Amino acid sequence: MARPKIALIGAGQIGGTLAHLAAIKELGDVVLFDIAEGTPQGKSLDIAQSGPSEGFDAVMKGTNDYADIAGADVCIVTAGVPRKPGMSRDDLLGINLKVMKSVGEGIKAHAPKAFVICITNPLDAMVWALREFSGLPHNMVVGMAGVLDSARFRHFLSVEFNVSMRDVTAFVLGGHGDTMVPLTRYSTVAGIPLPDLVQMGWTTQERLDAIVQRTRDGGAEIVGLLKTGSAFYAPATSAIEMAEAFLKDQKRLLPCAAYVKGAYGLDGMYVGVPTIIGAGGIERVVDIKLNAAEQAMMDKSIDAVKGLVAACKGIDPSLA
Ligand code: A3D
Repeated sequence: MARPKIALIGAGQIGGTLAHLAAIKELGDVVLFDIAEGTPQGKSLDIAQSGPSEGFDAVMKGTNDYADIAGADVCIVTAGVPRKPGMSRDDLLGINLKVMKSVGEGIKAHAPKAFVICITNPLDAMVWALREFSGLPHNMVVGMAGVLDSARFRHFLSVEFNVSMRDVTAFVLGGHGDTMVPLTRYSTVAGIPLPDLVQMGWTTQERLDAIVQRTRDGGAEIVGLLKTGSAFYAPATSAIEMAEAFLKDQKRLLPCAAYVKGAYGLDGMYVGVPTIIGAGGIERVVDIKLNAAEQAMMDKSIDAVKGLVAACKGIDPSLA
């Protein structure tokens, strides 16, 4: 059987890391696309030359021509610009919306059967716009944010409790922005929910609240440290987890920015919810019960995403 084909649209910090991870994990042959001449070619050659030492079999190709992504099984989109210190994700909307238009048209023309994972910010609005421009089925276009936000939460919790990150599960829902919704009730250490761990004296409510806030600010903390761009190792790893769930039909339950119609009382919009990812793309949106406080946080987050989508429609009338 031929190897799967993975197209990475955007060969910047995240794109390059995605290419390296996909090769090391032997998920398939990789095409790295970018408008910058030389960047995808140089990164592909560099990664290919890590193959003999790492011992992977994957063909790496760098290109500036959309025709090379033809027939891709997975497309991961990072094309656009990242944040600089002092910028919010929403400040990127105008410039990255134009990028989503060209990327969506490229995918529509050359890889209409692909499972498409969008990473470009502001995430929830960009994945919506990318779906509109590409015209692909909603279940095949998804945004990566919840896996990363949950991973950040899990990391901070594992340090707080001094337990393995593997035993910490966490849920972060809602939009990928300041209004994201870390759900402490559904986050556990090996099945013990966080509120119980507070009662058991493993931490205090104040410390837990601070960890929740640090999770919400997780991206900005790294932007502030790097000064020249945003996080890329963990974002790439998170998207690879989603791509692998699709390619291997793993039926993973992962929080993603998925198209929600019906669940959570929504009438068709992209927002972070728990999903099942398998060979059918987003196979199910998991409609978990939220209490009043959680629902209020979710509603605020949904409103923020709706505001961004409305702004996209204002900029590009073809989306209205
Ligand atoms: P960067 O290293 O700047 O790479 C972006 C690449 O996109 C560059 O190589 C550009 O040349 C390329 N590009 C620009 N316009 C186009 C175009 N029209 N077609 C193809 N390629 C183009 O950024 P990065 O890799 O650090 O980040 C990429 C995106 O991911 C940014 O929008 C970030 O804000 C976003 N991001 C999202 C998360 C989430 O959790 C959702 C986390 C981190 C970064």
